[in-house]
Amino acid sequence: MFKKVLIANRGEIACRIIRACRELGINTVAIHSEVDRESMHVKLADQSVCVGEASASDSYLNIPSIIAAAEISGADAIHPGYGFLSENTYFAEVCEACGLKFIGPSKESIEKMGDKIAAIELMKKSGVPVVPGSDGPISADDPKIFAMAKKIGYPVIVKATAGGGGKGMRIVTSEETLQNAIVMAQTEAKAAFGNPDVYMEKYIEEPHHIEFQILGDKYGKTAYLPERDCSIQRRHQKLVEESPSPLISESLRKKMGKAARNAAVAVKYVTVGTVEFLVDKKGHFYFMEMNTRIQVEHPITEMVTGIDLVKEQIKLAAGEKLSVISEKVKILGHAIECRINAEDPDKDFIPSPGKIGKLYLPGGPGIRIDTHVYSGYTIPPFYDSLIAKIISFGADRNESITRMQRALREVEIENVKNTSSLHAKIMNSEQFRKGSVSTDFLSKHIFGK
Ligand code: MV4
Repeated sequence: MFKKVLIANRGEIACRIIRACRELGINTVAIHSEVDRESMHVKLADQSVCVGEASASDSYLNIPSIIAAAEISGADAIHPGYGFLSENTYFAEVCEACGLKFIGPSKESIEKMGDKIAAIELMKKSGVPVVPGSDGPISADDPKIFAMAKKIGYPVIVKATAGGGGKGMRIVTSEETLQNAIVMAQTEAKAAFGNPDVYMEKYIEEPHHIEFQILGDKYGKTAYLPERDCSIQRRHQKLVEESPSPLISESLRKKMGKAARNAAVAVKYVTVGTVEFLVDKKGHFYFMEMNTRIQVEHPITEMVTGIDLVKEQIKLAAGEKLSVISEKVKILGHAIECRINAEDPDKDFIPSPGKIGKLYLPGGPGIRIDTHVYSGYTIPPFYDSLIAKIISFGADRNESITRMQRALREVEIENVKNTSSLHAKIMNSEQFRKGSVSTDFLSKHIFGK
């Protein structure tokens, strides 16, 4: 097992990782920017190193500084958390070259999943269902695109091969706008990722975003865990996640879980990761992408399975054998996560950084809070706006919702506008309470568009 882990991240996830290390008896090194000296992760870690100025590119993305911090502190592994350098193949490579274990999958696994066309190709070969599409890059001046789109059937969607997060995406409803959409998507993709390649797929209407946690050890053993439903999103940012999904039957769970496990096997996946699917109204499912990191929403899976995913991730990276057997995992109840962001929901979600006055966060039966904020803490404007995750757990979906509603009433964050009122609206909405809301839910039922 590792003796000392450097956490190349900040915020709630850095705190979460430090806690896992503490329970495993591993020493921890926090890194921080100049404005993060008073941050919770710095206080929780055994030691800390300042790696640069406020801007993320000077600090949490500064590879030479981070490697130097690991070397001077004598760390033997680096945990990247999510975001920042977590899916950066170059960083994973540099870590290994410097004799530091990167707590994540191999750089080959990250690389294969970063190129969407290559990933889809590999999934198809491995028996994972994919959306019917162009099977490769397309170009606006190729006359064959019209026959291709017609065969796939409108509406189609044009996506960036380097994509993710909705950038470089265009929905096309008829052939009049196809060429233009391809050019627009290419321009956007080039600006966002430096790679203009796009491909075409059948557009799945009102889909659910369903994802499966996968685990793998370096001896080739893999497992999947029950799904998370992450359909409630705004501009490709998840707001609410729940597990299990009200949409997924036991038999569909098994089918999708096995497909997710096949995806893991195909890239020889080690540690923890996530396979995302689109699911349509008829229960057909399609591979969307694979995330090669621990995710924000991992706690709901921890609550419903009783498995500590961050401890598992560290143990698997250290070379331990996988002890989880998918078929033996029981769904212990129902969990929901609401992401509390320092944003003003009444002003188009503009970020609302600043100093927190009084702070009361909920507790009591079935409530878990993952946060890094405290009374008197100043939220810097330089990083993402997630300030707390409220996770409710109950015997069933109803109890989980009721506990979340009760918890949301207890939230008091003085001086900082936040999204807790929006979550209360979602929890109270009839559509959400009925279960199984698609990715169109927020715009249709909450913002009434
Ligand atoms: C799709 C889709 C419908 N059909 N692909 C959005 C982000 C990117 N990772 C993929 N996305 C989508 N791909 C096909 N073939 C709809 C979306 C999509 C979406 C997916 C999950 C959750 C929220 C979403 C919101 C808008 C569009």
